This record gives sequence, C-alpha cells and structure tokens, in this order.
Amino acid sequence: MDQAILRQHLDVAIAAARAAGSQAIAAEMSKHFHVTTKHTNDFVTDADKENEKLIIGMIRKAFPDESFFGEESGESDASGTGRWVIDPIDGTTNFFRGVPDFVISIAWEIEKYHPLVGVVYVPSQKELFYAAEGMGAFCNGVPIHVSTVSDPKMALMVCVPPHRHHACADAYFAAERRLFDGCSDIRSFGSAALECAYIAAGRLDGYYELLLGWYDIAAGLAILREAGGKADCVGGFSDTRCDVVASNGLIHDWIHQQIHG
Ligand code: 2AM
Ligand code: CA
Repeated sequence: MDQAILRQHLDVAIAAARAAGSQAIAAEMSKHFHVTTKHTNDFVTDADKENEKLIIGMIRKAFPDESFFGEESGESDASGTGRWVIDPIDGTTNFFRGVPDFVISIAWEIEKYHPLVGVVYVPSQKELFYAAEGMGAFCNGVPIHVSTVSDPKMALMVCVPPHRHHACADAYFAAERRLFDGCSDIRSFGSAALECAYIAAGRLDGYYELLLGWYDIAAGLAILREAGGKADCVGGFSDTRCDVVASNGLIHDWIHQQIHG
C-alpha cells in the first residue's frame, strides 16, 4: 500500500480521535449524558453516539466514498473502497463511572480484519497510540515495541471474564486459572483497545478475552502488529464475535496451550 495514502488516512483518523477525545472529556466533566442498557452488562451513553457522529462526519468529509462500521451505528453502505471501524468510546462503563481508562478507537481496512491504520487515543492521559502498515507503531510520536518477556512466569497478563455471557464462565475461568498459575499477575482495564495498545507499548505481555466486537480491537491490533506483537481469534475474526488472544508474540503459543487445557 502506498505510504502517502496510508499517511492521509492516519492523519484524518488522528484528527477525528483527538476531536472525539475532547468531546468525551467535556461530556464527562459536565456530566451531561444519559446511560442506557443495550444488552446485559452492555451500556451506551449519548456521549458514545455523539462521538460516533463527530468521527464519521470528519472522516466522511475527507473520504466521501468509503464505508463505516461503528459500534453504535452499525455498518453503513458497504460498497466503499475502504472500511472505517470505529469504537467511539471503548470503556464506556469506565467513562460513565468516572474511571479514566476509556479511549477513542479508529481503524481503517480494505481487506476485512486486516487493518492498515489504527489509532487509539486515551484522552484522560493525552496518550495517542497509532500505527500504519509498514510504518511502525508510536505513542505520542515515540516508537513503541512489545516487551521481550519470553518466560510466562514473568508475564503480566490481561484476562477479562465474559461479563455479558455468564454461560461461558466455567470454561473461561478454567482457562484463566491455568493462565494465572503460570504467569506473574493479571490485570483488567475495561477497554479492549487500551489493553491492546498497552501490549504494543510493552506495558503488558498477553491478553485473553471472549466475545469482543471487531470495533473493540481493530485499531489496537493494527498498532500491536506494527509494534511486533501477534493476535488471533479462537474461531477466527468476525464483526461481532472475536475470542481474542494477543501477545508480544513470545508467549503466544503458551497462552493458546493454557486456553485449550
Ligand atoms: P465498550 O466499552 O465499547 O462497550 C470490556 O471487557 C470490553 O468489552 C470493552 O472493550 C467493551 O467495549 C467491550 N464490550 C462491552 N459490551 C460489548 C458488546 N456487546 N460487544 C462487544 N464488546 C463489548
Ligand atoms: Ca467497545
């Protein structure tokens, strides 16, 4: 892919993520938003919807012939030349509870599930993670790389229980128990995009979570791949169900072995 084209898409994604980040922080400070329940333990606020409108509006101005897949508005006309995959606030529960770990996540892909550009913006920290294929991964302009932790016993893992699907809990917790027994410690931040970006930056080493949407992870995985990491989904990627395994690459096989018992 032509680097100039990637750069144009990256620049627009960064501008949209920054604008949406400011809008989310303003909404959080003014507390002018309402929380509604989409499904069990799955929430949305009007700030999520306003952010998605802002992001799609800015991108559409720059690329009128491209398609969108947003968490809140779903799939737009899918005949465009590229597809923008948007999570306008990832970590919505954190957002409305006043926990600062929420992000704006924007990816761009031509072939489905092969994101060429990814931007994850953490407005509370003013941390901008981004990558474009073949151009490396960055946080606030500084190159980032996955960790060199190869011994699982030293690994800092992210494992997230299936909080929307308790029917999967027994199998999940059996796998988490095996991961827990073999690693250093486990974290959970409440934003899949943030967790992927943190693995890309070497702050964490591995990740296991069931039943994510592609919009939760597309941008984070684009950044992770450019930072030298690895990601796949048990059962393959899909728009609505991704059982994701992500890592620094070095402990990837070990994570899979623990999941499959
Ligand atoms: P959200 O904050 O945008 O809803 C937390 O474990 C992760 O699960 C977050 O990235 C959260 O994204 C995501 N999540 C929550 N509800 C979801 C749903 N119905 N489908 C897919 N991902 C969801
Ligand atoms: Ca999300």
